[in-house]
Amino acid sequence: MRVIRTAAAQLGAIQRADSRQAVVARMIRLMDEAASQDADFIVYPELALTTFFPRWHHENRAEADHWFEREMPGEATRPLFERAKALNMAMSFGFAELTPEGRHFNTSILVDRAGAIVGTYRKVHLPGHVEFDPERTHQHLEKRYFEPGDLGFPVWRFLGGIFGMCICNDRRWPETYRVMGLQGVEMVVLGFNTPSVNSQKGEEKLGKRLFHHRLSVQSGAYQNATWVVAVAKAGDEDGHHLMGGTCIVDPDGEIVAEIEGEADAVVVHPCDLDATRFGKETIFDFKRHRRVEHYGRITAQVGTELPLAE
Ligand code: ING
Repeated sequence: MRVIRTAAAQLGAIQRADSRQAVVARMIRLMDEAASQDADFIVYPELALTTFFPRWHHENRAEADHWFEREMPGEATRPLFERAKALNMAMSFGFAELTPEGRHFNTSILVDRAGAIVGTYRKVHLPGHVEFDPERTHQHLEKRYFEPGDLGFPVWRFLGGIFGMCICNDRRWPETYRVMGLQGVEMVVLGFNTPSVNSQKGEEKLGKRLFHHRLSVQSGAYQNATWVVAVAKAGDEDGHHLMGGTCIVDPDGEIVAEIEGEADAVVVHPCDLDATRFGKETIFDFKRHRRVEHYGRITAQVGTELPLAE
């Protein structure tokens, strides 16, 4: 048994006017609650420090730079790192990263129990668009403000297991989990900020969005025999609603813990990393079963290539 008591720490809405300090105080309250349930590891959402700012269009992209972190930890986040270290708790959270070279990424980190950043991931699959789109009911300008991640899908030896990260839209792409699965990943942690309304398909209901979310994380977990921890930022941000759906999925693809509602909340589950062994050694023993000679299209092509017309 290699049990990691894992806390999924959902954040409710963060308004455009909310300070990082106020958000960090909320995150610390959730961390204290997780500690009261003996959590070893706490996972927070994507862009956990700010509102989901890619909904706002800035003609001059530099005007959005104030949403980004130039250092990590920085002044506003140091109290969170200090609290985690004092509680001997590892953590993961997402934020907008502005590098010294001036590059912009949607990033998440793994922080060990001593408060050291041991892993960094940069979101690969950026949804949305670059220019203001008047056809949409709301903007989703991740392609405007972020570069695609340049680190791939690494995994790290961490807390006695093998851990990986992805972010939000990444969870919809099977390649995300499989690249980590091929590195033996035992727990994938991800945050998400998912609008409740499809900006291009107004009639799509929230139930369908939650169905697609669960389908994505459950299949990723099952097909790679890994735990998946998916944590929402949820609620109404300046009139724009983000859905909930925070959940912990076991290596069999079953949701074993979830959070109802859209407020700040934490759920802790004892995740036994050894529960990944059966799947990895039988049905998803990649070495025994995969036939890579037939998979060439997956990396040779970007888009679809249709068969010749009849
Ligand atoms: N948000 C959404 C997500 O992938 C989205 C964007 C929603 C794309 C629904 C497709 C369908 O959950 C982020 N931040 O990626």
